[in-house]
Amino acid sequence: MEEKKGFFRRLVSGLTKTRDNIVSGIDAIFHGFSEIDDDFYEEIEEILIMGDIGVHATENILDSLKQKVKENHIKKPEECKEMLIESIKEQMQVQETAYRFEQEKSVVLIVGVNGVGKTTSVGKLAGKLKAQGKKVVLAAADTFRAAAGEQLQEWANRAGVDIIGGKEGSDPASVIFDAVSAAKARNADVLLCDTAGRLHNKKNLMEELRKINRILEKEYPDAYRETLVVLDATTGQNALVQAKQFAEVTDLTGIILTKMDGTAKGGIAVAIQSEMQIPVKYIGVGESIDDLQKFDPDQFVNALFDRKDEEEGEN
Ligand SMILES: Nc1nc2c(ncn2[C@@H]2O[C@H](COP(=O)(O)OP(=O)(O)OP(=O)(O)O)[C@@H](O)[C@H]2O)c(=O)[nH]1
Ligand SMILES: [Mg+2]
Repeated sequence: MEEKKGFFRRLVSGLTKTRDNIVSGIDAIFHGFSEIDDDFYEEIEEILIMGDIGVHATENILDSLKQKVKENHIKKPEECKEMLIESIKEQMQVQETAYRFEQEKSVVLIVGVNGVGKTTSVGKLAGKLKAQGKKVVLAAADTFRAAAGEQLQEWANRAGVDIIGGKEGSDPASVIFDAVSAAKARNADVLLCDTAGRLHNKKNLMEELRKINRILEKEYPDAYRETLVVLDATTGQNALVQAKQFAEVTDLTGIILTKMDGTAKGGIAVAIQSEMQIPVKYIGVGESIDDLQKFDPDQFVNALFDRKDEEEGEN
């Protein structure tokens, strides 16, 4: 009987293309250079930027690396690989409080442009919370796209949780209103709200989010608020642009980075946190219900460099 691959192994295999994109180049530099000089640093810089790690994070990583090399009196390029790995990890620290919403009565708003994986992530998150024994209610506030409600209904069935929806074309804010009433009446632990990725235009989309936020503030003031923007890792630097646009209309508290499986642009996980100062809280590595996990920077970098993770357990 074949045992299901652990999440770490799936992450390692999912990051194959990103690894080919970043790590093989870095290894070549470590072996190709005989001393640590400006050319050596420039080559590393180029690889990190080409690997979607972003200018901001790359600068920080190089500064930190140079300092470590100096402090430790390192002379040989191959000796500073561990230091580079450490410097990358430093860019992505998730605070202890990142998952407070799981412990409190909370409302989680999921936002993002169309097709990034919002509905799928709501479904997967519902499954995880339900497995922890939480009472979960879903709000199907994407009333714009035909069949969006049915898609979320399927996830609700899969996860075994309640769902509140509205008719196609109905007001998303009124679905949120109804869902809040249901969450209160049913004493839900977590209300998870799926939203539309596309309305008639971007202005409408942002206006709708403001309206939803007003309803939540007014009707559910005692619930702990979490707003997660879903970003598709395969879009690389574009994901960063999207995050910035959503940050203008709503207080983002975290990022869900999807489609990390099979993309060469996984380095974006580092870029986004460094640039936005918003933590990646979950990553998606596939389409099934257990393919969403909490983001662990150490685990991520270990998987990227294909090193053994200290704790290969699920998280
Ligand atoms: N490979 C892979 N596919 C994913 C992942 N997350 C979501 N998808 C797929 O991406 C596609 C779009 O996902 P949805 O959840 O419908 O995206 P959405 O953001 O809700 O889209 P709209 O409702 O149209 O705005 C689906 O085919 C999902 O199965 C992931 O982590 N990995
Ligand atoms: Mg959707």
